[in-house]
Amino acid sequence: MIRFSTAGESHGESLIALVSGMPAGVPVDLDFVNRELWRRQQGYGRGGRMKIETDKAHVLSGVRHGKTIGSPIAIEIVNRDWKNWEERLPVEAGDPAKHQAVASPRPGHADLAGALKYNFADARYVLERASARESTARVAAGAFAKLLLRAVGIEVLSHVIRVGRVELARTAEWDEIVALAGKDEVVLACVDAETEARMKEEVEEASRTGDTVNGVFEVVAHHVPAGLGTYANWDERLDGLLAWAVMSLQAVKAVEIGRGVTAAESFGSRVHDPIHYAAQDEGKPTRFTRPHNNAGGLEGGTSNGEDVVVRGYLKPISTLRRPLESVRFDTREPTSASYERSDICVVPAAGVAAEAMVALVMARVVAEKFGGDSLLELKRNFDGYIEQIRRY
Ligand code: EPS
Repeated sequence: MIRFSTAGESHGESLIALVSGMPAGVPVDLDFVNRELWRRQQGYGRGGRMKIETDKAHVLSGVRHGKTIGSPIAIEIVNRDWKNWEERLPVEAGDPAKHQAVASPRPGHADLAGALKYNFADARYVLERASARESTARVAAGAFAKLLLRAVGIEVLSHVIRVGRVELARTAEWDEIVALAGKDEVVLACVDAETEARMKEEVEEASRTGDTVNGVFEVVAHHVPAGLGTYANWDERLDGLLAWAVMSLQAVKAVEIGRGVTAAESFGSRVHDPIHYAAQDEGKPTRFTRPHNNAGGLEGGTSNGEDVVVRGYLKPISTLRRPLESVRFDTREPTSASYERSDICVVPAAGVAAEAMVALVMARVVAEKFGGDSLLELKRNFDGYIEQIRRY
């Protein structure tokens, strides 16, 4: 089973991603992996840290001569900011006087919950791990999942459908999302230029008033065959696995499969996707077609052959330049919440991190269904299944 974990503090020496269970023989394109990391760093409203870092994947194991070898893949992303923190966050005891405490918990962050849980005198160690900096390692791991999915024709990309009060008023076409991902400049990753310009004004207003703003990203997994995930066991429903993965990302407070939110406000006759049968083969694995995809490609926790669509709703970044009320950790005296360098808007970046999480879940269920210690074996099983459902 494909599993991954990450390690590393935001201002430590490096971030680490460990991916195990990948079949052998998957071609590894490090330029692709590094472009995924570059994409995560982009977006109008990103903070000063993004001017320091140029995230690059340094593969330490599991890949030889340009292909995976079936062994655990260890990836290191060096934090260039570490040189500014070596004395403040040493591994050894160091000089406690140089410890940079987070004097008061910031509402919205894990600061207070983490300090209470781990019995920390302040929230520095909480911030270091709870920071969205950790999602850098997830993107590196997700890039490897995308390389496996690429071998079976599945692609995962995202775009932004809301920033603050400004929402994309239409469905995006897959080709528009592909074109967006190929751009060498990312503003707010919206497929509609006029909407993106209004989204940018939302970010500018937040910046002017010392506030923050976020919104909603939409991740689309394209060319997913029917039959991934299952309704048979609660913990194998693909909608649940995807919701868990995306919800686990920093700042995500709600996840939606397809049009889940508006479906809850609508009558069934307006929601469910009618089933038709194409007169002739349209190049998809089956000739079953749907006039729309409100289900987001999942019915009963099982992929139905339509694009899998997952949306993540991001709370505004918690660190505010007009800080909210808090109390000092040391004296409990009322004070303003601490300020740490941060972003104003991160919706495009969070979308890229969510692509990685969706890709890691999809790679896991693909590997579970088609097995295979090698890509050759997995592809043989996958092709056999596609032929089976084509003949269905
Ligand atoms: C981020 C890195 C962090 C923050 C931000 C996003 O770097 P630094 O703390 O050194 O500025 O800029 O993360 C947060 C503020 C947070 O609390 O999540 C990144 O790499 O995405």
